[in-house]
Amino acid sequence: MEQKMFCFQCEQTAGCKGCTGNSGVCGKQAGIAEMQDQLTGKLIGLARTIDGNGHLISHAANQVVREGLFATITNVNFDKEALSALLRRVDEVKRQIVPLCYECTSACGKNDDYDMEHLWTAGEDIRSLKSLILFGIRGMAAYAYHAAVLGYTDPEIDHFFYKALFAVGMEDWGMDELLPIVLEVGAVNLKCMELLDKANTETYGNPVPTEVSLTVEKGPFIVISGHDLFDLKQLLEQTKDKGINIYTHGEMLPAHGYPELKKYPHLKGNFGTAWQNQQKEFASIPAPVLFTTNCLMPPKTSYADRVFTTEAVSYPGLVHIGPEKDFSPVIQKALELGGYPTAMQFTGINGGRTVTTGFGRHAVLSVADKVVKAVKSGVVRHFFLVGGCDGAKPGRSYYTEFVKQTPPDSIVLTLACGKYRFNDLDLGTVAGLPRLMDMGQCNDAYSAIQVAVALAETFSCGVNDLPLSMVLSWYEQKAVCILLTLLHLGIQNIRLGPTLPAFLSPNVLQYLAEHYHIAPITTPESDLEVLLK
Ligand code: SF4
Ligand code: SF3
Repeated sequence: MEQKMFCFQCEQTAGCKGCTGNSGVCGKQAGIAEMQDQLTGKLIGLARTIDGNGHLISHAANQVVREGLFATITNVNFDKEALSALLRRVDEVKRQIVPLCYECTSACGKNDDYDMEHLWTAGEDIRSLKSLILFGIRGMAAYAYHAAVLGYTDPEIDHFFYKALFAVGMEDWGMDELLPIVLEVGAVNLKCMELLDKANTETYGNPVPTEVSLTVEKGPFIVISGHDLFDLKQLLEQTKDKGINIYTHGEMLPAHGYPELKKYPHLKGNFGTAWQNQQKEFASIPAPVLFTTNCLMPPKTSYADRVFTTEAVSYPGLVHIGPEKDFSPVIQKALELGGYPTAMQFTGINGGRTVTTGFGRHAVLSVADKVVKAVKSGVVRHFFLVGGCDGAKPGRSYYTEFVKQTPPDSIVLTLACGKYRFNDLDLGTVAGLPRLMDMGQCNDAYSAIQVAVALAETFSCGVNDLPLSMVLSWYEQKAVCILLTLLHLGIQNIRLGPTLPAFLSPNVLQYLAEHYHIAPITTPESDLEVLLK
């Protein structure tokens, strides 16, 4: 196939190598891929302009960097107009910093935009390291964006975006210069997830364990998808006393655990499973769907008039709710469609009628004594963190099987949308604790890290010495920054699937295997046998 685009940033990339034709597997057209490359190249140009001079960084620059990186994450922005607006905004910010550059007749090239072609055609190890940096900061930018929406920012995090972008544009940097920055992405992302955790918990309270119904009650309703809790809060306020129920979808499920969100009686339950099932699940629902972040799939015509976007998400032809957050068009659509005439009982993929969420770090650590006693007495033998993204590959049934086969004296912690593979299973309890605990969204990996660190302190050992195994699934770039955070913390023996990223070159992979013993998943049986040893 003629190469019209190049993108290999997500797990479903064509042939596990790269999307190169007229459009990617995700539905991103070559023209959009090109605009996203231009946008990244311009952000690198902006980082070159700033060149480590912190005093040149403005609020507007930070905003456009966060938004520009976020917009290039898989399944976020498919819209030419929205991307053009971002391209113009980067130019405006740059022009404010170096107005003379735009009039210069003997250009030195120092502040030039970067041609992403150089990255895609670089030697495989350099391309691999730069991809880890770039894809990692794309994921991190989404987290920084959500925190900023709630008024939480950190100059150290914002400044690092420029450093990382600058590194991607450095043509003569090798392994020695790039590898430390790869690990620094992990370190800064830990701070970023901490900031978002602080933003979410200080604004909406500490999550509490909550059972969530999968039944959709009769009458008008709205489904809200994505990670942005602020959007959910605005929607709950605007639908108060209107006879409209709200159902979470995908990564919005953990919202049910937050006291300041669960207090709304019309936040009724959760609809559907993970993102890759949306074209089937949305086809016939008599209700609108609002996407606040990834993962948006190209909507089928059968339901496109019922899909709305906001924030960084955009798709041509869909109504986009702007920053003033007036959700009237969504509310109007819900009233028009009217919902189901009688309650509809839906189930998870294993037939369960409810799921539970809200086991954030406060909830888990509040029973730390119980957990420690159960481990010391041998009642609980092992912890598994089975988390990450979901996706369409059949190999992902591994995660369902893995969880089903975990021994009854083990506890499974989970997070992100990969949990839909098993979160409706009834795993029962051990030592009075639920065997399956949903810690939240992908960014709540911060909670899992805090729990692991606290347990390690209690047992006076390192995190790697705990009876804890991490079995992760990845799809998009948020998983990349989380993985880098775990590596930065020195966590070993991670199992990763369903396939390894196409952007890991054999040498980079070998480095990760040697230093962190990271390995691909195999079968649930053999992985469990090895991990329980
Ligand atoms: Fe292909 Fe993934 Fe890139 Fe989409 S985001 S074009 S599926 S690699
Ligand atoms: Fe899922 Fe898209 Fe990654 Fe936040 S919603 S985890 S895939």
